[in-house]
Amino acid sequence: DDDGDGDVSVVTKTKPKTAKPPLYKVLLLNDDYTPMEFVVLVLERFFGIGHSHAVEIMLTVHKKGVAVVGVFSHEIAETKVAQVMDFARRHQHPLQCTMEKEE
Ligand code: NFA
Repeated sequence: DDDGDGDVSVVTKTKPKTAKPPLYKVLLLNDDYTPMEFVVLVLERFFGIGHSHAVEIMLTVHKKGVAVVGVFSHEIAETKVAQVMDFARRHQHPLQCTMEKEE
């Protein structure tokens, strides 16, 4: 501090860094029965993905077996998974949606 003796100090403190909450990948899994159009609708409705990109992601799941459709906080990821699983169940499609912690 400046106590008049000529030297002026500046007080600095390092902020104790709060750990950032983990993020979770939401995954869509392929199956043999869910219609392609239904998967595209899911991506549009629950993930806000535009039609052309939704078609691309759906085809990636269809060909590779799985794809990440978004990365969210734990609470948001859980909500997305529950919404997709409920929507698929109500339409009697076997579509599976899961989440996993991001490394
Ligand atoms: N494999 C499904 C079909 O041929 C389409 C599908 C894509 C299902 C992506 C699930 C996920 N009808």
